[in-house]
Amino acid sequence: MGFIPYEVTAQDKRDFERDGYWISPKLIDDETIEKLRLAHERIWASDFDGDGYPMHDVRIPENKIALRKHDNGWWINDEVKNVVTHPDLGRMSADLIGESSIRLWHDQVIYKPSAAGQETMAGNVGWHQDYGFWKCSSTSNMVTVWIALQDTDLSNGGMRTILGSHKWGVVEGSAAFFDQDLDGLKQKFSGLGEWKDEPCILKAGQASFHHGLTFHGSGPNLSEQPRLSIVAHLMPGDTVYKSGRGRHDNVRLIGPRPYDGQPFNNEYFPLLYSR
Ligand SMILES: O=C(O)CCC(=O)C(=O)O
Repeated sequence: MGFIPYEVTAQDKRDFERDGYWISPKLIDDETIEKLRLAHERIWASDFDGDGYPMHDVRIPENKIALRKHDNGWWINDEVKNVVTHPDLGRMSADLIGESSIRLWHDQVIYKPSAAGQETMAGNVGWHQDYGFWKCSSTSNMVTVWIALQDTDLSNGGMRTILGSHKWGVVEGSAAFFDQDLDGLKQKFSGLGEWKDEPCILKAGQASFHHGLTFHGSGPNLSEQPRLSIVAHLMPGDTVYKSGRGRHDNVRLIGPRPYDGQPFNNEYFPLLYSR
């Protein structure tokens, strides 16, 4: 697996703690980027590794310019599995969020088509906090690693983060990934603190790491090419289920009768790293 090793520095950690996000140097080499781009192609053609099925295949087949994604691409593709379970991602995440071990919560394989010259919101991702979807987890100290498979900036619908918004706490109604009205959501959330909207500008193979409470979203892909990414959502290794706080399909993966306090620690939640 073509990971380029990097040690998180004390300054990186301070930046992450201040902003709720941090951009890494290039972590994935060019050969692996090509493999991951091919993995995207195979996944979208329903050409899966193994004999199983995807977890969630989120597409609007009749709308070719709409954002598409798979959750848990690692179940159905070996290249995706290699990257989202890589110990280096775990170690860097452990350093950034100050935990001693890291497991995979789930991944996403995200494809944002070119808007093909149309004025459209179909590729937008609404301003949201990831933890807004994950309240069944015992901690919001989680991290998302968004890996660019091409140079990415605002011209191709790159992500934007709201600096420091991870300090706003868990915000009511923040599970707004699928609400594509960025302006409306900004109006709704911007009273909570200073709205400092920063584009995540990444070269292919770089990753942005954001905290589970950091507001982020993205706009249209105005380029001619699709925007491809692999995303790993990671949690501390000792995260447990908190019942009664919100539904998430991951709870099904710990069994038919989950109990409050049950660890998310079986084979669906691989351990990436432990000190
Ligand atoms: O790909 C995007 O534009 C948004 C992805 C996202 O919300 C995430 O990785 O948490």
